[in-house]
Amino acid sequence: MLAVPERRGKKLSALEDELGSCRGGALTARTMILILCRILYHVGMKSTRSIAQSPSAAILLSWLSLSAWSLFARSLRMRLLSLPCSRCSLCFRRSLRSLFSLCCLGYASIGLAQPVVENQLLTFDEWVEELRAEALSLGIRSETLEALDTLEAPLEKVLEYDNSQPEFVQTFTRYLNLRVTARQVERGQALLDEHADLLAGVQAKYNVQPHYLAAFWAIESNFGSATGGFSVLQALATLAYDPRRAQFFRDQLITALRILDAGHIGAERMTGSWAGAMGQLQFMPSVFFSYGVDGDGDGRIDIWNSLPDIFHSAANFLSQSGWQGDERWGREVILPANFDYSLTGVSERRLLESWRALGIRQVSGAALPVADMEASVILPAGADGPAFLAYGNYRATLAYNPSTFYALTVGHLADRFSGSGPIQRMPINEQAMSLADVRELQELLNLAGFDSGEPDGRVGRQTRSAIRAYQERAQLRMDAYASKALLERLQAER
Ligand SMILES: [Ca+2]
Repeated sequence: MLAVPERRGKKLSALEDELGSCRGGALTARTMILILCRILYHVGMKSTRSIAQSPSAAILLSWLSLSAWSLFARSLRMRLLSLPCSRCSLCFRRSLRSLFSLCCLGYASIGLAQPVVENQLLTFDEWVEELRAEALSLGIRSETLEALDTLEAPLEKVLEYDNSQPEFVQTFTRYLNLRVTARQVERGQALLDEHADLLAGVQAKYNVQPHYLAAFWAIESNFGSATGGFSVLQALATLAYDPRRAQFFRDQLITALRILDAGHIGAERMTGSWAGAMGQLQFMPSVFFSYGVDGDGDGRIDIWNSLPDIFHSAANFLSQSGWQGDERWGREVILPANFDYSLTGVSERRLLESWRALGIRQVSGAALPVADMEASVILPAGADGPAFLAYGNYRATLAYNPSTFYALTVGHLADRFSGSGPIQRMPINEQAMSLADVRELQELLNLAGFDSGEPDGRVGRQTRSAIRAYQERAQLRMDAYASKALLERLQAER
């Protein structure tokens, strides 16, 4: 064992005494500061990775960031939180070291900030080269990255789609009528017959019923006939170069390159929507990567051309999203005259027995079935439109696409494939609200003291919540539905 020189030992002992007198009980605060430093360090590293223009710059900036944050964290941990006092010389040195650390931190921050400005000035070609460097550093082969050579300037058409806002808010009637037609039902039934063996095998493996898989297939790509004609790489590169949601689409683009690198599809056949949703299932690359399945066993996952791969992948996604193969999605119901409409919406879940006790019946007039299932009451067109009880499979559908209209339409189309009739209580004349109408509704709600947020013409959660609060005060049915009638009422009250 090495002997500690006495002089040093004394000094250490003196230091400990001094520290002991200064530190106080700052353990909790110290821990919080350390956690904060760790978060800031990771943010710094992430920024560095995304903005570095070359591997060497990335290494340099990463090192600078790491050093600065480490020094800062250490200084705070060891010195700054030891409360300064007037009687020890150590505090002065502590302050100096902390100041030095903060200077390093500021320097690193300047270093990090500079490339962000430069990144915005990168030409598209320079940006592609920087992307190629990142992809290479992530282990994607250079041969695969030759696909980037075909990228052209950002596609105007993609940006137009991304910027376009419909003039009118979609109504449930229009949404449904565009997707559920007699011809579509007939075609789906024929395809269910044609692929019965394949679908039965998929059902046996994933416990998802064939008529639901056919409904997803119909609505996503019209049974594979409308997959979008865009190059996925070109569409994603356009959206990743655009600064608004650059990181999300950049991540998707890198994942698309990984899919190419794994040999699942060739770049020229990797087609999809303007937003990069791919193949007959319209999977984003990240969804493909997590849920895609090689159903025909040829070693590749091909959701563009292989029906086994398509059905296995869709069923795998649904199964992992909580799909129950022995349950339906939900059903159309009749609400009692005295129904409390504040109970509607997907967040209100109750057992079937509870809804039955409140007087809800099947649309045929029959009592609700007895089953140990939770359900929500969904009103896609307000209190004057149809009402549905939606079960767990409806919620699994929302994982595929978080839209009420989408999930109801998938469920209804599946019912139609199985021989059920149309929705009984569609609104007779559902009037579409224009974006200007919704904006005015939001402004009037705000003026009346119901916070619907910044008027933006979109009926989101906050707007629905404001509508419901207004309806409660006005003793109206609390369906939270943005209707023309409600707008007219608010206009009259002004
Ligand atoms: Ca395959």
